[in-house]
Amino acid sequence: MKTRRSSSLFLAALVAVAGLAFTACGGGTGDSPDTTQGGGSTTTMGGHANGNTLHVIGTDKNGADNKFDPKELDLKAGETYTVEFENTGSVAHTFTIKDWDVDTGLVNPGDTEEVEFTVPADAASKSIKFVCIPHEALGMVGTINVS
Ligand SMILES: [Cu+2]
Repeated sequence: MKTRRSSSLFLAALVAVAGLAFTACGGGTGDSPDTTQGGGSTTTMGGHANGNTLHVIGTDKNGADNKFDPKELDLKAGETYTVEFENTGSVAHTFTIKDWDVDTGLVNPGDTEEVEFTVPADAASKSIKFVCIPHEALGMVGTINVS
């Protein structure tokens, strides 16, 4: 039947999306999602408790035109951030802040890696560079504006 077929397709799509969301959040660096505990936590899905999660994409066109999106981040000194770095390109990229020893390592096409870091208090009003290590010389760089 027509309606039945389309609703099961819709369900399959939902399951696929839920699975993707789990994968994207599940590969992190040891934050444990407490989904069953209700006590004193405002945590929602995936264990990202604060609003300081940034999504940055690394991409390229068939290995050329390597870039970050966005290429500017506005951060606050003393705050802790999680960057979800998603590689939508066709070659491996990194999200690396050399000044602060932040590095995802090589992230393969289609993968997402998270890094958490705290902006140093003495970085206020500075501009800090983030790069993709393999493609820094090709201009795959971005700027963090610290306030
Ligand atoms: Cu790159």
